[in-house]
Amino acid sequence: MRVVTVTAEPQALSVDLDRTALVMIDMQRDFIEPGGFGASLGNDVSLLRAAIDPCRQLLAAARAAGLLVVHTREGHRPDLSDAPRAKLERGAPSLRIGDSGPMGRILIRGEPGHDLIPELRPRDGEPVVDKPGKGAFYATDFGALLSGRGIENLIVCGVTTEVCVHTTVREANDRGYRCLVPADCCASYFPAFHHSALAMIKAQGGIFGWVTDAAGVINAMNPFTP
Ligand code: TIU
Repeated sequence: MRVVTVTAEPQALSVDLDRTALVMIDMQRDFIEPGGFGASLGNDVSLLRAAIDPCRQLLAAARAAGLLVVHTREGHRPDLSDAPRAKLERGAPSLRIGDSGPMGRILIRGEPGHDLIPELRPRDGEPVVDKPGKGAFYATDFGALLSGRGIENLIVCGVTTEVCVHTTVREANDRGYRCLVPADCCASYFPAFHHSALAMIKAQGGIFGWVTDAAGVINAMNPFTP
């Protein structure tokens, strides 16, 4: 047992680091760099870059403390067989899922845009979960991977706060995980949604989880990061 107490809202949370995983949600070129899925939807993708450095620092500390680190990627098979028509036909993007763009086919596994950004590249041995939906549990082995390692607590980072981070936190909360969300390690194309999403997590006594920041987690892990 390596129990630490993380400063958080609505109250501090004590977690056993041996039962805690760091989850990096969809820090992919398709969302963060120009020419990908996020840009095709008309978003200013530069807004997401604010999360990169806090994520990098938290990732380094989590690795030093020996936490399980899991990365996720949203995307689909090249034949689109795992992409619902309702998702493919939605809206009026400049490029649809599966269309060819400057980083390859939009949101397709194996294409350059689907890759994680170089700043947050996984290390050998860190699981990467490919997910067809917004939540990390839907149609993946994420839950099995966590329960197999005895994980009870998740530190959830990534993009975007109100879409894939929120969906994953809601899924995890219903499955009994305690979720800590470091605010500066998440970002949205809509700053107001970022703030509202975090407010929703910590309202009502922490209805979905706890909100902290990178420094809060890094400081708590300090005794275990030589
Ligand atoms: N990863 C994730 O959040 N997927 C999205 O589609 N997010 C948007 O905000 N569009």
